[in-house]
Amino acid sequence: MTLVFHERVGHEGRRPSPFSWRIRYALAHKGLLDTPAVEVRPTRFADRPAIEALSGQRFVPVIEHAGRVVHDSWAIACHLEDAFPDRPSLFGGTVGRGLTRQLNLWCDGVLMAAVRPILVADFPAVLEPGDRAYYRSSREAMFGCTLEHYAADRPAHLARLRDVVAPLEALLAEQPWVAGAAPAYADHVVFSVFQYARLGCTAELLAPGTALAAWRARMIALHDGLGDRFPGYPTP
Ligand SMILES: N[C@@H](CCC(=O)N[C@@H](CS)C(=O)NCC(=O)O)C(=O)O
Repeated sequence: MTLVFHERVGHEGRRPSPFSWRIRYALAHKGLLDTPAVEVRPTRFADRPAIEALSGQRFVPVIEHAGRVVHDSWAIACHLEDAFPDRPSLFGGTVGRGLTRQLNLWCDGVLMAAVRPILVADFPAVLEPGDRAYYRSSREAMFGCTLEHYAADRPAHLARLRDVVAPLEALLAEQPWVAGAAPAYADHVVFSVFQYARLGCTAELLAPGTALAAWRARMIALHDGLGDRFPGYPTP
């Protein structure tokens, strides 16, 4: 039974969505990505009516599997864990699932809020030209100012990010993966936010020599270099 994965696509095949990246890694972790079991359907912001008709809401990722349509990356990860219990676990049990949920909420609230102002003014360049006006107007309505105003003072945002990620830096100085001895969904979620910035702006978030930079390189290399499979930030 094919699993259909609807994910955001950007300019010239770029994959700009952090929420889709974490599901791509989860599918790879389960050994499903690049198999006939999964069909990937790239989706533009302009495809919103089709996503709404399918799932009753406008956000991707969305999956169709086993007669169900599941949206929200956390719900999708839980579906994958429950639907493929014999494949490598994303959470490592119920305690791991609970702790990963907490980390997921922290990433989407605190980490994302620290990263977003660093990348948001650069970000339209990774989207399909026809999606850029929607992205700008919807985000400017959300922020109550222009993207450029929101993103002003990048050095201050980078300094704040260093404080926010200090516990992750300490963790990864002690153990190789966020989840411990081996990567799991906790790593996929954290990585997805750094990948969003890595592919979505000109700034380098992580200083060379840090434990986080070394971990991010290990994450990129997983699954035959999955993190480098799609084009990076467009060079002028
Ligand atoms: N809580 C959702 C968030 C997904 C999300 O924010 N997706 C964005 C970025 S790709 C989106 O589809 N936005 C549609 C829009 O802004 O119209 C998840 O974890 O999947």
